[in-house]
Amino acid sequence: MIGKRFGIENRKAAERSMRRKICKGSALTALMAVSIMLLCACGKKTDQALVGAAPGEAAPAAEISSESAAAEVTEEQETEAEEQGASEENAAKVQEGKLTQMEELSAALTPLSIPEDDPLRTTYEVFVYSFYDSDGNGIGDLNGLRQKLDYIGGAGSETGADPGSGIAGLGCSEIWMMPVFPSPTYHKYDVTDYMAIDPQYGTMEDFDALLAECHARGIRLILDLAINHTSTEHPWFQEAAAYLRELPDGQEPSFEDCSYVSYYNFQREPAAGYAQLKDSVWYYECRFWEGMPDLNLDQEAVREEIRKIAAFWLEKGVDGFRLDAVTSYYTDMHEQNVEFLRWFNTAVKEISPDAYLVGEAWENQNIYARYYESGMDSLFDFAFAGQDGLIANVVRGSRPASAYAEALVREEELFGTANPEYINAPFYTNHDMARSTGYYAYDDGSRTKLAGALNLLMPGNAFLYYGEELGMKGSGKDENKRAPMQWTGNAEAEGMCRGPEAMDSFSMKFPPLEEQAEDPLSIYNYFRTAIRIRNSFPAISHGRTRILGQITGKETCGFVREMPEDSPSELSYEPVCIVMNLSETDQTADLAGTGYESGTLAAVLTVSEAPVQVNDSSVTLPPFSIAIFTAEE
Ligand SMILES: [Ca+2]
Ligand SMILES: [Ca+2]
Repeated sequence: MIGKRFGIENRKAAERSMRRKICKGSALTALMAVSIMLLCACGKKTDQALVGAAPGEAAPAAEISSESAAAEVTEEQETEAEEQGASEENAAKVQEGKLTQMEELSAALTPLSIPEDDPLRTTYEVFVYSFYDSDGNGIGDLNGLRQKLDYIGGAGSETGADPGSGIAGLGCSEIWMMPVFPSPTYHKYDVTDYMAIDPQYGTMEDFDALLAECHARGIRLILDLAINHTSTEHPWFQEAAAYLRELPDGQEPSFEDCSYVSYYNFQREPAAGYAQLKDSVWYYECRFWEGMPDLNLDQEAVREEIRKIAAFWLEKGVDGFRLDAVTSYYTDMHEQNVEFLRWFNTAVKEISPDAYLVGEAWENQNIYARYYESGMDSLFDFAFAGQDGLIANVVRGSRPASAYAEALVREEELFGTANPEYINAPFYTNHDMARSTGYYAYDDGSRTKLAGALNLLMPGNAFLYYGEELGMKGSGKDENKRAPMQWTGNAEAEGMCRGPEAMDSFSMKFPPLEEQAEDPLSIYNYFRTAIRIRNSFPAISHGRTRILGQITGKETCGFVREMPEDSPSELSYEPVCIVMNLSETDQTADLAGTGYESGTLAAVLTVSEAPVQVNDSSVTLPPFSIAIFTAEE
């Protein structure tokens, strides 16, 4: 209901704004304001006019963007102020206190509490090592992460403020912690004990406290499980290696003497993907690196170990697992991988029916879609992610806007055929990919924002890699992609991590959190708003996409996200209509015939102060902006 008023209120504000300028006696400004009004009224482009705004002068389109600005200063007050010769001062005050259209609409939203057993969330991926350091040794830890839960969370609450910093929380409701088990490497993807916490990160008590505090905030916690391989320092491998080194030449190993030999794939012949076991005639399979011996997942005893590991964490209350490198379980043997995942999914759900599983199958979409046949909840949606993914391509303009919605419809069909219960796991970047801010040369943050929204408006359980909400930088070697979270610009400040040792020294492109939190137009506040929208309209995550062909093309893309017809009645979430301008210029879309021509503009995601304008059935979107409509009540 607020939204629909914008078109009218904006025009009123424009009139007031025009009057104010005329009073100031600037003929040029008045002429500009008139021309803008005419352009706005016709629903045409306003960008030329914007460019024409004098430096230091509030851009006219920005000035008309705020309903509250209009409400705060009534015409009477304005006249009075002008009579007192204080109009400049007053205008400055309005400027200071006013909200952008994005802020104002966002403030009126009501984020819903997500039911405890609902896995469709917004998940924050944390590299603990680089996140927040609680004890001053420069390495992030579990207690540090625990101190920042109000930053990550805030879902369901009005403000979600982080009381420590006064910074409003992001609104995520699930955390994927990258590996936290003991490991010789900084990234900890080669594990030496699956039922313990790496001392660099803290203790099991710290873990229990973290989990309890996550749950107290309605945040689910999922653990990263790398079970394709262990570390060579894992006791299983160490025992197997010691046994084989002692084994007399030509004698076959006895699994009865050393069952751990059967946990890995040892052979006497060298082969691709194998390394020689030091001081022996044996070779072992290690697809990633010689420090990561592949487990023999055909071995029943290994599966039983994995089941016990899962049970250990699930019984503690962990909400699920992110499964590392599932296409490497049986290297590129997809049928076998699906069989293993089917076994693991069943084992996990027997222990904890609400547990959530998401797999990393870094493959093309037709292949990872098949992995849904395993019955597991989610697979990361690589087709949309990374520098060459669909999101980056439409934001860059090398694919038309329509490609975004069309790809959504296509994959919903594809995944749904493999498993009607599938939950998509969209993400834009992760710890293995270059940070997204480097994808667009000369970007002022607009493209970084828009791309983030394209990810966060996808159905399913959407993932956000830490620091992306700040537009952090980092590419090249892996360590650079895992840089310290930029809480402040002072690397020595409390809680700041030093990052991986091999990380290059580089400076960030956008300011740290403490500065961005203050700026309503920051990347951070944009991401917060996108998540708030996601939390306020569960149809975004739970629904399916229906393209509005008449407003979908090269520059714009429009679709309805609505609950599927066969969805259970308790999930009768209100559908939303999403209209996107993925181009660098203003675009107008006519909603006539969509069912939303009399709808309510419920939320916007804009990259500047320029507002979305509604005029009868048409909507004019500034560059790179998104409008979300609900149907008329
Ligand atoms: Ca520490
Ligand atoms: Ca393997």
